[in-house]
Amino acid sequence: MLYKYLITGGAGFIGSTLANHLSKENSVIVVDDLSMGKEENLDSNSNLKFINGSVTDEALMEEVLSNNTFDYIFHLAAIASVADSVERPVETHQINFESVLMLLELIRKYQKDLKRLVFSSSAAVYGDEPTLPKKEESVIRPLTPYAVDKFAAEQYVLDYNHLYGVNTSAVRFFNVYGPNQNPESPYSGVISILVDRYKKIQNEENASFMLFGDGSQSRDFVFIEDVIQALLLVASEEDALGKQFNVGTGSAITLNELIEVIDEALGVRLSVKNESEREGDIKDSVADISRLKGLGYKSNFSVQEGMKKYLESE
Ligand code: UD2
Repeated sequence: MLYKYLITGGAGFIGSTLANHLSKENSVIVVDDLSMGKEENLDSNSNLKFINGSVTDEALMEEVLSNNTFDYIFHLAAIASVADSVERPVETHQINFESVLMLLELIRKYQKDLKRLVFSSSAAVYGDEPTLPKKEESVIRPLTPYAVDKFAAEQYVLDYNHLYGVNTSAVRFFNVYGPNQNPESPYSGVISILVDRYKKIQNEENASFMLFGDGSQSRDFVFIEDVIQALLLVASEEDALGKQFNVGTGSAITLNELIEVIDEALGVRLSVKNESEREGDIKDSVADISRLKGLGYKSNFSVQEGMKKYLESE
């Protein structure tokens, strides 16, 4: 066994991919309340222990942190839907913000030898600030409870490094996609929804895709394997201490172009229904990834390459 890891939200899309990868050689504990994640995302592997519980459960978190000595902690648990945060700001605040502060205090108390806490923040912190690409030092304009909580939590996480010497870093995810992303919520990642519709069409079921807006909005879609590379680098590099990093590819594609890419890859024509633009939708988003590249990161998957690998795995 090399190291001991705690991954909160470890049964979700990003967390389970990370947990499965790390548990090949390390010991991993996953805490997840299965609100979005699924236990079957996790490999059955004796190095991997799953705890069904919420990061807001202080007694549970105290038990986990006082009874184990972790080398690394990835805090990925969150309500990932921006729309949910607008509808239920108090509840999402408990999960997206308060759990982070509680975790930081428990780490300060029980995890003196922690090599790194990596917190998952979001491109949402930039809001609709039009200057592109978004740099870590760009203007921050969090527009929703989700974005405010992510930004505040990220700042606390980095302040715990400056104030108390806790080894922390944060990542700002752009639009992550890949196998095991749950397409069931209307606010699931658009690529998971698209792949679900294409699969239905291939099975000769009736399916169409609701396109919000005219499809000219663009996103920096980053494949899960690049995201895992980024998380491991941010956790291990000394230079990442006390800093936040954009995680993207550095290029964006419009939704119309994305649909063309998949149509072509599968030789299928998606039936698209145009709907009005989603409230609060951002027009364009693309990451400046120079800071992450400074740690040795290289984006290995353009959206064409990532989609090819994703579709082949389905
Ligand atoms: C992403 C994050 C979100 C937050 C936000 C910050 C995901 C899943 N969500 O939201 O958590 O960090 O960035 O800016 O990564 N769309 C359709 N039809 C659908 C679903 C989506 O047209 O059925 C459109 C949607 O209106 C948007 C684009 O596709 O213009 C991408 O939507 P998304 O939900 O995948 O991601 P985004 O960028 O809104």
